Amino acid sequence: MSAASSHEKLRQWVQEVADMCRPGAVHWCDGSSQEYDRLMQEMVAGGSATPLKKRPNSFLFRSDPSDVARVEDRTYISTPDPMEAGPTNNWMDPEELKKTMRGLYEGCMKGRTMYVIPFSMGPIGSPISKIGIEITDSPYVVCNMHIMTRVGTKVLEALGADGEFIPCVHSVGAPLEPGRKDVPWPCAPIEKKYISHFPEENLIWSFGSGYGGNALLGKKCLALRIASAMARREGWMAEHMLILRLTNPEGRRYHIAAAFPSACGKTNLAMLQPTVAGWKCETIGDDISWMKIGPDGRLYAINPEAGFFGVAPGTSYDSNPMAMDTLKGNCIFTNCVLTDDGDVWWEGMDGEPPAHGIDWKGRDWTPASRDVGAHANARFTAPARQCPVICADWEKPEGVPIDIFVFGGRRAGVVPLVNESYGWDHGVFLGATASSETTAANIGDIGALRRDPFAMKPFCGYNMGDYFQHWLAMGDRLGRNAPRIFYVNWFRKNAAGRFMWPGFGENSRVLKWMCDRVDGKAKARETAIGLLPVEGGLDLEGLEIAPETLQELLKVDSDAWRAEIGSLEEHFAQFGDRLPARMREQLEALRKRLG
Ligand code: O2Y
Ligand code: MN
Repeated sequence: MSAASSHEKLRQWVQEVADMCRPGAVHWCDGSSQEYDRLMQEMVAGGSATPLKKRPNSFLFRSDPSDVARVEDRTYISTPDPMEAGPTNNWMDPEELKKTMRGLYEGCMKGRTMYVIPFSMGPIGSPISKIGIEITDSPYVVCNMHIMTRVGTKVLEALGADGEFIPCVHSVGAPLEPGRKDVPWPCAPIEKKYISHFPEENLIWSFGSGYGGNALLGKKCLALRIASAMARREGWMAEHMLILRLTNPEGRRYHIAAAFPSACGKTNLAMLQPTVAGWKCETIGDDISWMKIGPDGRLYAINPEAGFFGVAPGTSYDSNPMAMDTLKGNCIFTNCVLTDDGDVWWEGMDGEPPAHGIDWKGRDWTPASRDVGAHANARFTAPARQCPVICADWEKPEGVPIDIFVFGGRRAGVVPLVNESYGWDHGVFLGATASSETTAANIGDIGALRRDPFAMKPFCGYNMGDYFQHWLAMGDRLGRNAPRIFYVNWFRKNAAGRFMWPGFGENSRVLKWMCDRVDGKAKARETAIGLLPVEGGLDLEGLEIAPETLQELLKVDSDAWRAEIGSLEEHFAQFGDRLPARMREQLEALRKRLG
């Protein structure tokens, strides 16, 4: 008898989904390694997974070329009132969307097994964690969820007979007719893909894609879109933030939560190797942070995930040695090159490219090939516990107390290396106006300026104007316990188009300045945009950087900032009367300071 049989509501819901999707079999996942191994063996036998001789217990998958990334255009926040979704989300009426999707779900799992995955976002039993149940017809999703979340019988036990769970339905949308051989990566055409969120019911329905954030529903769908709406209702925070611990030579610890849009080196920063003597960095999470105010009035954070779903291209011993060491075994790779000796490779990996391999589309590939070998959004799925610098407290149920928030984006000009906000409201303004220039790795025109408030544009499950208000309200509650807020830009370029700041481990110098600011040990100069390091304020010992480069990195060009005001006004205008007056006041204050 399944443990689920004691949870009447769960049992009923699973039956309803099975009646609609009509799978050939139903399997309740127990989360065991035997379950993982069996599913992988079946996928190897079926031709969708390739075992890697060079990495123990690791497998390569190739997706359908049409199914390679999150599909923002097909992602919906569905609320009865479109104003609740706001201007940054695609909206559809819940009744209409459900009718359309029910039509698609009808019989969609024919010939397949329907897996029921009980999963916990956050350590089981933590007061900040939440339980979800994902129903899926993809064994690839089951195996990824084994790595990315805590899965199985222990979650059902924690749920008990009447615990609260977030229902998540996923189908690749490709029923298998009797006698037909399956394709390696079943999925539906783009016009049938729907990644739908019903925040007022805490419900997720996903159809048609088997890839990443579209299909591993604990991650972006639950831990950000649904959780952000729950957090607003319940008075906590669900943020698109890495979490790290810095320890100074005296042993004082600082916990930093940092928000960056995709393609800004978030995983690299989470696994930073400090170049400042005596400082240590440990990883708690690389993508998402859930935070609640603790009994002492401080803000405590957990990483709701158990693994890393990182971008492979560009990851190397140069850029992120800790990630490379995390990937030595027990990993899933998607859309990377398969080398002739049974390993994976991607553009930007250390050393020479292989003389020959099989590219992400399954074709012969050599360095002379016209196309890249690995897709730009090729991914690794790796257990967080394998990271050599994972913090001993990364699964602490009560979380870690956050001292510092960092926001950032990728800007070739205007935005200096670092500045600190004048206070909480100004910090919220910095987060609300965060901007990035798009790169080849993300959607949109290359080099276009995109405002991505708090790096949450694709992930906020409700009206972004109300989200700004939630941040202000959290600051009011935290009062003097509120973390300090900083803004960084690692990506400033010189006239020749070269990056001026070396980045990677050297970013520790900027983080050290923040920690020293928290302790009242670092001076800052007041500028129109915020507080910047004074001359000699950054610890640059051992770093060769020309004084004029540093000056440029820390320059506040008032003319360039005045020219940004129009874009800021336009950005704020989209929120209409949902924009908190305190944000408008911050814009006015900036305008005044610029003179
Ligand atoms: O393309 C996908 O489905 C994954 S997107 C992703 C994965 C891990 C961490 N962050 C992101 C993101 O887009 O922010
Ligand atoms: Mn992310």
